[in-house]
This record gives sequence, structure tokens and C-alpha cells, in this order.
Amino acid sequence: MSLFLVYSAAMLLLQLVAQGQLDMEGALTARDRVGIQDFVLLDETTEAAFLSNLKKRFSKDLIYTYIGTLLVSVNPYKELDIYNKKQMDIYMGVNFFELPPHIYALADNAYHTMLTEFNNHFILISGESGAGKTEASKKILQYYAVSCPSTTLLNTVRDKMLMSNPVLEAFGNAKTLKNDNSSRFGKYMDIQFDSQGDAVGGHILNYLLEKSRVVHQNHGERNFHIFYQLVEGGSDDLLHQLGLERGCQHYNYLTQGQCPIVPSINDKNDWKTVKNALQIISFDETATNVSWMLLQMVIASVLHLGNVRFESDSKGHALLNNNTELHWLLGVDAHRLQEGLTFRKIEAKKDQVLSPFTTDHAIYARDALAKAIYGQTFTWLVNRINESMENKDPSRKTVIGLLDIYGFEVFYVNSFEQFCINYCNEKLQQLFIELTLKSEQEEYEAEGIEWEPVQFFNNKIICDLIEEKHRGIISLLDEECLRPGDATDLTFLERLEEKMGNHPHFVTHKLADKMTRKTLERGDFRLLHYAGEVTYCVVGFLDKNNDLLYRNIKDVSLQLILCQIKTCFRLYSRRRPETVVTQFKSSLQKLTEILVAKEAWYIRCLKSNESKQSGQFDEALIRHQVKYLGLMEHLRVRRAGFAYRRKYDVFLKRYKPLCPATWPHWRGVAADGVEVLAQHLGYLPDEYKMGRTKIFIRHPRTLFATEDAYEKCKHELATHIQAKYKGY
Ligand code: AOV
Ligand code: MG
Repeated sequence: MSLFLVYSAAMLLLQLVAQGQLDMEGALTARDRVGIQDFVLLDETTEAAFLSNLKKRFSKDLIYTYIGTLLVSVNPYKELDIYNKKQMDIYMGVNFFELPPHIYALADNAYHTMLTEFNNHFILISGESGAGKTEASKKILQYYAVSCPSTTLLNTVRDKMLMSNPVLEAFGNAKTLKNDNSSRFGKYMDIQFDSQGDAVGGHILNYLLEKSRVVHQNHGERNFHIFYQLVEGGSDDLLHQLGLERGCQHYNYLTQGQCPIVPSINDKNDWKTVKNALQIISFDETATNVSWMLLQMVIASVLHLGNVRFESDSKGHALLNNNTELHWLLGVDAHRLQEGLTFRKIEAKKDQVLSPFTTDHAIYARDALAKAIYGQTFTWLVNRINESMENKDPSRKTVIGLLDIYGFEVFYVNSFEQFCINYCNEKLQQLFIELTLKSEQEEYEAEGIEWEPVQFFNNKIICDLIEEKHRGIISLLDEECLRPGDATDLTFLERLEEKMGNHPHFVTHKLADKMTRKTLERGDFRLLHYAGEVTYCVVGFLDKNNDLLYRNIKDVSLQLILCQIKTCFRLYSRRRPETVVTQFKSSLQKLTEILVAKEAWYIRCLKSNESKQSGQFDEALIRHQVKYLGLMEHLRVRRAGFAYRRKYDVFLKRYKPLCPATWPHWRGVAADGVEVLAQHLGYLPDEYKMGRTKIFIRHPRTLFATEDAYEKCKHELATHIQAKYKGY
């Protein structure tokens, strides 16, 4: 009887929904007031309508809007009171479309799908620099750490996962012109869950840290936060112990950007946070104490190294100005380091010859050492964090991967670092296209479902231009790096011009005037990326890609602090190491493989304005992002198609209790069972399609009503059984 009531109610709901009488948005007035919460329900799919909806919502502090299950987020540049435990509780276990859009809804939906289907997921967060990716990834991690049920009393792994953020941000983020807390490394984090849904472990993969920042910062930018935190927040005793003076003005490596103080950053407080976080991350006190001391020594050593100065002798050879700084480089024989910084060791047969450096060479050697020390320390830190978050019981686990990388960026001068960062974004856009626009349409074709094809720009052509074997920019760069003799940044540029001159996405100074009417300097080339034009200056490309340390510096650095914290220098191997960009390329290839094996969720972050102001909706800027992120195409594909699809057997297995003919067993082919079920649930003919292997449902609300009916039915069944057996 009660089950019948549930069926009837569900069917009524379904019919109302299908007839459009029951709008998810509620009353029409509310819809006018706050805009539409899912773009799929927008009356027209024009860019103007899209932007107007986004703007309306933004003005009400509604920064989240869906396109089906994709979440669009607009950076509010102010704290909103929507990220607290109460909000988390509201979103826990509730159907996706039942509540206003929220990042917690997406996190929760991924989580519950993972639990019911026992499969792996990933959340791809994209958008340009300053759009809100890192903030989004932190919100998601907090959601899992705080609100998933916990079977253990001690939430140590969760705490460690949460605490990994401030630590890695201190060492891997910095103020840039785009973002006061810009990620200067890529991060992919697996959050591991056991079969009860308890978060039991985590693992981080890090991608290409922008090491050059350690020794050089552009005007208006800073070095990594941790340096400022130490010299501002470290105790007098500690600074004394490390031979440091308070205040960043004393350090060459901290003042090149001429903006050591940033109003939005409190280095002193952040230092405390990092210290506490490291304590939580450690396994045991003594181990951390040792490592924390070493970490501080490394930071201090880099600062001291930056203050090492050279002068020329009468022959133009480099001499150390004074060597007091060197004594602070812990564990190093000052004499050998001095030699390493001013001479190059050349091995001729069995003899070793010392060839003196010019001051330029010496500075180069010094900076190379500082970058290497810092880079290796960062890797070491990630490894330590991984050890501490390791899942002790790896049986039956599923994961949700969170990807937060550096966003697309264009500065006044763009160098090798921007080239790598923008290439990475180009790859992720390609992955998005492959997994959504392209595969969606291919799937309809494979399943024999009718649909309206949607045109979209495929950025594969740009990915190929950069990474194609033997022909792409990366290959040409590597060839120049490995070519003995007279290879320079300019010969690399010449090779590019020779080979790429006719490519529609490549512009050299020779062609620039004709194509874009913007002049290019001789040492520049321009790429027309999916997200816009970027002019790269080739100066430094070869050096940064080679990332070499002179041999005797390597010998010295082996003795150095790093040796004590047991990291080995990759550069120490006899074999010539792979170039930086080639390693990066293969790590991105591996990342793609990791991701495609999982079910995908997307968050597209939009930057609301360039001046980091709250309440400013820069329409032109947002239109540009909506365009290049392919949001309109995504919406059209969603509208032309079906929001939800499931294999027949999976669908039947879940919903068969909703229909007497399929419950408890359906004896025929799964597809037929699904058809019977759909008829019984009152799906209208236009609302669903039967493909070759899957059922396709047009609107999420149809599924949502079915899911509701299922939940009620489960509940009814349980109550019924309890009541029946109560007397026994
Ligand atoms: P990004 O990760 O996308 O840039 P962030 O996540 O660091 O950008 O966001 C930049 C700044 O915008 C933050 O420091 C906050 O001040 C603000 N912000 C972002 N999201 C929110 C939010 N949901 N609520 C309030 N403020 C927010 V980069 O790492 O540079 O690509 O490389
Ligand atoms: Mg970031």
C-alpha cells in the first residue's frame, strides 16, 4: 500500500516536472531575481543570455551556476558565508539539482557516485591565473575532510591532508601580477576512500615548479612565500642561529620585484600556520624537529647564497667579494664552494683543469645552485607529505583526484616558464574537449542516438604545434639544447621560424605585421593559444630547458644540506638528463593517462576582473573566458543532447524496485527491462532515448525524480520489513 503511494507520488512528480509545471527554480519571480541556476534551462543559448544570467547571479553573490553537472564559478574576491559546517551538512547526500548550485554539491555528487558505483573519479579545476582554482580545490578537500563519515576516532590522515595545503602553498606559491597567491607548481592530489566512504589517505603528484623565481622576480612580484615568512616571522633566536637578519630588505633574492610587503598577506601569521601544519603532518616529533630545522637551514642557505657577490680581477676573472656568507651554507666546505663558484672543472684525460669564470658565469653558477637546492627541497617536502598521508590499509579503496594547476597567464614579458604553464593549460583544454565535446558527440553516434552536431574549436592543432614528435616546438628546443657548438636562444628562434613559419598559430617577427598588425621584437615569437595570444621572449629558453649545474658545483652540493635530508641530485647521474620541457611533457602524458581512467567532473573558474576587486563584473573579460573555455559549446552539446546516461544493466540494477515487473528480478535482456521501467515511471517519449548499450535521459530533473522515488522506496521497504519482524 505504502509502496504504491510512493510510486504514485513519484509519477505525479515526474509528470509535473515533464510538463514544466514544477520548475526547479521555484516561482518565476525567484527566477527573475536570482537568474537561472542551470544554464541548460536557459530560454536561449546566446552568449548575451549566458552573460546576463551570470551577471545577475554574481550581483547577488551567487557565484556558482551549473551547465548540467559542470560547475561554473566566478571569483567574488570577497569572503562569502557559504563555506561552513552548516552548509556542508545541507549538501551532504542531497540530490544534485535539489539545492542551489554549490561546490559542495559537486563534491558530494562525485563522492556518492563513487560509493554507489565503486569507481574512481577526478575533478578538473580550470581557469586562468587568479580565477579561483586553488581556493576551489581547498573547499573540496575541506568538504571531504570535514563531512564524510569517519569510522576512526582520530582523524589524523584527514588533518594531514588539510595541513598539506598551507605547507605546499608556502613553498610553492608566490605573489605574481595576476594573483597574490599564485600556484607556481602543478598539483594533482588523490584522496583515497575506503568502502565506508571514510577518507583514509592521500597522495600528491607535483608538476614543474617555477624554480627561476628563487633567483629572479619581475617587477611587482615576489619570491616564494616561505622566504618572507621566515625573515618576518622567525624568532630572534632562530634568525640568529641561521645567521639571518630580520626584514626582507637585506636579501638580494627577495627584493628584485620591489614589493616585499603585500597588503593581503600576513607573513608573520603564515609562518606560524606553516610551523603548526608541519607538526601535524609529521609522524613523530623527533623526525619533524630534525627536518624542520633542515628546512629552515635550506631557506636560509638560499638567502645567504643570493647575497654572495663577485668582483673581477685584472684579468676579468671572478673573485668572491667576501666569503662570510659561505660559512652559513651549512655542511659545506667553504673553500670548495668558493672554488665551485669561481672555477669550472674540466676533465682532460686523467687530468683536471680549473678554468676561471667571469663574474657573469659565477653569478650564473650561484643562481643555478640556489635553484637546484630549492627545487630538490620542494620535491623532498612533497615526498614527506606523501609518506605521512599514506593509507595504511590499501584494501578496497576508491579515489577522487583533484587537479589544481597554474592557470593560463600572459604577462608583459613571457618566458620559458609561461611557455610551460600555457602548454599545460592547452593540454588540459584538449583533455576537456576529448572527454566532453568530442566524446559526447561520438557516443551519440556509437549508440545510434539522433542529435544535432555542435561546432567547436579543437585546440589539438596547438598542442601538436608544441609537442609533436620531431616537428613540434619542444623537439626543436631539445635539438638546440643538445646540439654541440654554437646553439643559442636566437638560433633556436631561427629554427622555429624556418620550420613553423607557415603555421596558423605561430607568428614570427617577420610575419607579425601582416597577420596581427602588432609588431614583434626580433627575439620574440608569438603563439595563438586557445585562450589568447602570447608573445614569448626566447632569451633564457636554452638555459632553463637544460637546467644544468656545473660539475664541481654538483660535487659541492652533494655534501650540502640536501645530502643530509637524503635526496639525491638527478643531475648527478652520469647520463645526460632529459631536458626540463621533455620531462614536463611526459609527466603531463602520464597525468592524462591517470585522468582518463576515471570519471570526470569539471569546475570552470572565471576571473571577474583584473584588479582583484569584489563586486566588479568585467563583462569583456568574462566574455573572453566564456568563449575560450568553450562554455557555450558545452551548453549547446548538453542541450542538444542528454544530460544523463547509464548502461542498461547499471540502471536496471538500481531502479528495479520501482516497478513490480522488474522487481525482484527481470528475466529478460536488460534493455527491455529498462524500457518497461521507463514506461512504468511515466517517462515521456521525448525525455529519454534507448541507445545500443545505454539509456539516455534528457533532463537531470527526470533522473532526480526517479532517484527520489528510489530513496523513498528503499526507506518504505526498510520500515515495512522492520514492522513485519517486530513481533518475532
Ligand atoms: P588560481 O589558483 O586560479 O590562480 P586562487 O584560487 O589562488 O586562483 O584565487 C585567487 C584569489 O581570489 C584568492 O586568493 C582569493 O582572494 C580570491 N578567491 C578565489 N576564489 C574565491 C572564493 N570562492 N571566495 C572568496 N575569494 C576567492 V593561479 O594559482 O595564479 O592559476 O596560478
Ligand atoms: Mg592556484
